[in-house]
Amino acid sequence: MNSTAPLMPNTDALWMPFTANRQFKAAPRLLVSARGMYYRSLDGHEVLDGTAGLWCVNAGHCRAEIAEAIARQSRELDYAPGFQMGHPLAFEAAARLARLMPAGMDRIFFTSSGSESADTALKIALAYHRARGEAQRMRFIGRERGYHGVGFGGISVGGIGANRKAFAANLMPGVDHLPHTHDLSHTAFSRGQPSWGAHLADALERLVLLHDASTIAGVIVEPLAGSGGVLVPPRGYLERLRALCDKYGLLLIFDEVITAFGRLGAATASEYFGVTPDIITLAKAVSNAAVPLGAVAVKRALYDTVTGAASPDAIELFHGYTYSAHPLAMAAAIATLQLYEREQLFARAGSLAPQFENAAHALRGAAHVRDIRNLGLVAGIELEPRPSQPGSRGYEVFLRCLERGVLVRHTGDTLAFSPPLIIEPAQIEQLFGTLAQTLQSIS
Ligand code: PXG
Repeated sequence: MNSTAPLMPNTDALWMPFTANRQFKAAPRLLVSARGMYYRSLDGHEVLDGTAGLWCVNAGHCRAEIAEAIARQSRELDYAPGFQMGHPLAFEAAARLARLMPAGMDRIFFTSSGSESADTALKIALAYHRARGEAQRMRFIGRERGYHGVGFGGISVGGIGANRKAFAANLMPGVDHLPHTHDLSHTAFSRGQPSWGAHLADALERLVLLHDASTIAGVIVEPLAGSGGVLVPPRGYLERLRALCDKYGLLLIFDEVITAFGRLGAATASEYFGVTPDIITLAKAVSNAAVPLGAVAVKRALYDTVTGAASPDAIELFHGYTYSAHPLAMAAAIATLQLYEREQLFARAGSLAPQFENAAHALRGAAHVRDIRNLGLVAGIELEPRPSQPGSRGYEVFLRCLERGVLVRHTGDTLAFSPPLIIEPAQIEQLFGTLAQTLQSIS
């Protein structure tokens, strides 16, 4: 790490994303370097990364193999157009990624972010139905508390009110939402998947009766919801969604932007739960977040249908980004996937999960804690909100944990833990131990 102390920059010009800009700029929190499980802050403190950045640095920070692959590629081929041209790493990265996906889901479209992946998935679903002669299937079903990024497609199927309200007049038409699965009267302090709640998937059947299956293109959900507050799917819930989608000819889209690449101890949540969707959205840990990259994995039959419906020399899907399959992102992805395999990081996450679960649930009974939920290397700890100040307790815990050298994430009053998969057992204890001390110290 850099030992010469950098100076605090002038913060005025930057409009920060999903940030209370004025509050932040009054007391900025800056990170200047990172290695493995740790960040270093501008004021020289080590910070244990309890969140893998934003659920994305699954192999830990500044891994030499990835950094070198990116540097090498930047000298070899910095950029190549992806429309009507290609470069070898794009095909290699797609083939490697396809091998990690559930059987049959071996066609890959590259994007640069989770938001682009969500919008791409929705477009592919529409293109598929059109290619089959069912262009009237235009509706999508999302879910309350769902997060699918910030594009207009993503916020339309998403279910977080604050992300939608300012844009409400311009959301995609023809979207309806399933109920979320969060109900502490039935699920509080569940370890792993709650045993209550599978029946909530049956709401899909009611929406089908309301709108008619012939108007619905697909259903999009996060198999495990992150941003909406760490919501673990009830046992049997995803299976029921799959069965209903099959019954009514709807495409099932799993948004795996945070769940893929080992978070639950398997390559994908689809594999972990044993439920195969038709489309999977990916981003974040696909490149260990070292270069922005997203992807959409599609069942081969969908690709064949869309491509087969166009004449052989025609562009089949009018969609793509300047940076689809960017060479640096491809180099980063290949190095990242190799690293996951070499270090068997998905299996490592799976074997750490029981300790992680125990450490999280040891906070049951701690001050302010009203629920603890977990799966794989994910835990959500929901606090009692302060009367008429929702989110303020969560924010204070985040600040106080940071002062104690641990980065946690808070969405409202729910704290989220999603560390890099290289975390050591003692660091798991440090994460939750720091939270326990912090909870004792605040009102
Ligand atoms: N889908 C899901 C399920 C996500 O979690 C996105 C799409 C959008 O990805 P991009 O790359 O466009 O940001 C996400 C992003 C948090 C947090 O703390 C989660 C995300 C982003 C920022 C914070 O829960 N997920």
